[in-house]
Amino acid sequence: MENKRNWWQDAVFYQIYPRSFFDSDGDGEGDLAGITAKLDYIKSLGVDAIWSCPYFVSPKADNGYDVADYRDIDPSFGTLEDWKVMCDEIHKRGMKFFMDLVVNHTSDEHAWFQSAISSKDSPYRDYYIFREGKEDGSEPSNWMSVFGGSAWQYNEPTKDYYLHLFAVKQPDLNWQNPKIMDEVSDIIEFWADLGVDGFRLDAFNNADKDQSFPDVETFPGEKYGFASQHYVSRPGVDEYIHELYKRQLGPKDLVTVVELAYCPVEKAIEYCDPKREEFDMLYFFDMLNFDQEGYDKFKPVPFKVSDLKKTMDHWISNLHGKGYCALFIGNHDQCRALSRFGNTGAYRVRSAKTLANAMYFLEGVPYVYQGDELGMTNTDFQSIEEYNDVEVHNYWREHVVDKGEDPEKVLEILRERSRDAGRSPIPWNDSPNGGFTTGTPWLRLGSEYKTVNVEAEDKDPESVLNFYRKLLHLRHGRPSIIKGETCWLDLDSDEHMSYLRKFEGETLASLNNFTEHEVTVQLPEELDAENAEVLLSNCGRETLGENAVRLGPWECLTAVWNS
Ligand code: TEU
Repeated sequence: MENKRNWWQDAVFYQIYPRSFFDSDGDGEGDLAGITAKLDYIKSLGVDAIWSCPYFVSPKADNGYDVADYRDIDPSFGTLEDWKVMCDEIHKRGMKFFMDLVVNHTSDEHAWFQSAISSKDSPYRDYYIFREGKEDGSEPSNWMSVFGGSAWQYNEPTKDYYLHLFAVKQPDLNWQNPKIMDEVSDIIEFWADLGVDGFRLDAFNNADKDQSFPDVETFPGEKYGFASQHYVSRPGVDEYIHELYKRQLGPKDLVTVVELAYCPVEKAIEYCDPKREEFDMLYFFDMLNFDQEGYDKFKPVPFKVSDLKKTMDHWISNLHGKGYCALFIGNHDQCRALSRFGNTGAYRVRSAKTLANAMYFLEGVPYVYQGDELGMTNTDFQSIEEYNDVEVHNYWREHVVDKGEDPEKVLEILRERSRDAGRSPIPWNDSPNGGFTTGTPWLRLGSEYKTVNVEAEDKDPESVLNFYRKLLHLRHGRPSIIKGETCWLDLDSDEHMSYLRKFEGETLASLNNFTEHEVTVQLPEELDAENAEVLLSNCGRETLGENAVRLGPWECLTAVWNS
């Protein structure tokens, strides 16, 4: 598998949520010049490639995932000139740059859609998916949108409905129309010419829909149903991406990571088979769903570390030798990983390190979501007005306004599980607004910013930030991490997440206690604890002691044996 386009197999990615990263001009929102200003920081982490969430012209109904012009920068983020400077400065530091390609849907303010809704004769009509309502005038099918409510929206001028799997302001493109392929191929070419190195393909395994739009089963008492079986990973997805590969991605060595919502691993293996020339890395979702009831992220179930391990094992053991998944503990679609899986009390710092140590020595490509390297926790929003996310506001409308549920209880669940809980501005220092902006931040900052900030953690050798730096630097150039098979140590344990990675003469052990009490992890006999070299520890440990390794509360370590 060694070839020019495989550089990413040994790489660490950093995910930027640009609106919350750094504001260079005082308007309260992060921007591209802000990213440029902080590139040395990103480089210092041991990062090889940056993926930024969208910053294109957008009404920001879904924070940029609703693109109104694919070839220009939203003025709140800067200009195309700022983008070129940023990309150039990233390359000067030896890093690569990935952009978010959001082409399952556009914004309803995109010129194509504005034309399409105006008349049935519009040349852009077939760029989207319109259908007549049922005989009684209701929606063409009972499909539910990802953000709640119907996936169809009535369009008065043409007296029919358009499909939006996500928000009302995110109409789905009709990939069964070959013109969409031409348009997207041109967009890729435009950015490739400007120097982009790869793409994160947003919701792309939803691109092909069963356009007979059958009704689906609904949840008891609900009007709409989850229709993913009719729009996830259908055959068109392979066809579309292969065509883009032939036209642009392959010849230009552009690398892709695809978001894989609800995709079985068997299909994922096909997606990343180099012979098929489709996707490179897989950003799978099972990791995000195992601590909730079914598909409902707002119905959490208690976190069990055995579920996390089994989820990772399912993907990693099936993909071993065949492909790589993205390794992540959080992203902009989740609450903060530390609040979800770790300990936000006495063991905050220790557990933030343990989460990283447990996840980032697995087989795959690490993606670090901005702020996780500081140990940020969920933001303490005080009222519904403080939230920005369309998903939150739809949920509030449905549950509090329509169904009359207790607003305090709904606020509590939003504080715990909403996407905004993980989207707060990065605190750079302890000055007002954490030095993120000189203006008014677009979203509330986390309450811990006086101590949990880049400047403070930079100076503290024991900080979460400096642990991440050590970890990410360590990851490079070790064949056992890149290629080694994974052997779990007590996969069923609900107390620790521990595994060995073995390749040729090297064995690496990642041991991680997920509890507040002491836990013993038994190493196999063929490894001699006394000969282990401890590479990383969150408790200042230098030796393993005996093969029955006793780990203190939330203790983690990584050790290596070479023969
Ligand atoms: O997400 C696609 C997706 O299916 C989920 O992430 C889903 O939106 C989320 O879990 C709802 O809680 C991508 C982007 O990552 C997300 O930010 C966008 O909202 C979405 O596509 C639409 O573009």
